[in-house]
Amino acid sequence: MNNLVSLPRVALGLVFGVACGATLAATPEEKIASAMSAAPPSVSATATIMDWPAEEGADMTELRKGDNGWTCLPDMPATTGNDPMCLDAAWLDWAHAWMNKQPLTNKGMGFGYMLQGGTPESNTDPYATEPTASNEWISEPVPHLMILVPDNAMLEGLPTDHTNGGPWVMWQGTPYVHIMAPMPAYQP
Ligand SMILES: [Cu+2]
Repeated sequence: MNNLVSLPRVALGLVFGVACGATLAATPEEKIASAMSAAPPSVSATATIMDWPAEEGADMTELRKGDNGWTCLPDMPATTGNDPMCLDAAWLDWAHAWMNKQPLTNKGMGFGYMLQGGTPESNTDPYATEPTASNEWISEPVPHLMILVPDNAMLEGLPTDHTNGGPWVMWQGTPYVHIMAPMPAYQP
């Protein structure tokens, strides 16, 4: 849970960094429903639900206490895509490191669900905010499972082409490398 306190500081860049039009504030019930839509009920039903910070400098707030080791977050209001997520403990560590641009050593396998797809992003640059000629922009993310492995050397030689129709390795050569496993037909 300590990680959750430090997540917001960088998440703010995503939540508040985009000067988009005002969206209608979702109710807590709507946010919980959004967060739960990121994963199968077997994961989300008893997951902890956290909300993004309500204002800059604020911390995440707990919308619902859980007890199964999973943490789900609702769609980020400022991003264009529908990007709720359910993360296990390893993925929470990952998120903390990524947001703070810190080194990361995975302690073991990690699983994260984004069954609503996500928001457009680069397949090569963890911090890209727009497409370039070379950053393999993923303009329409499909529902997917994200996997961390204990030793990133295990991922060397695996496909990195996000258009190959199956799982691929994203952000190869960075501390945040992971497997993306598309689940396009799955509806939680
Ligand atoms: Cu994802």
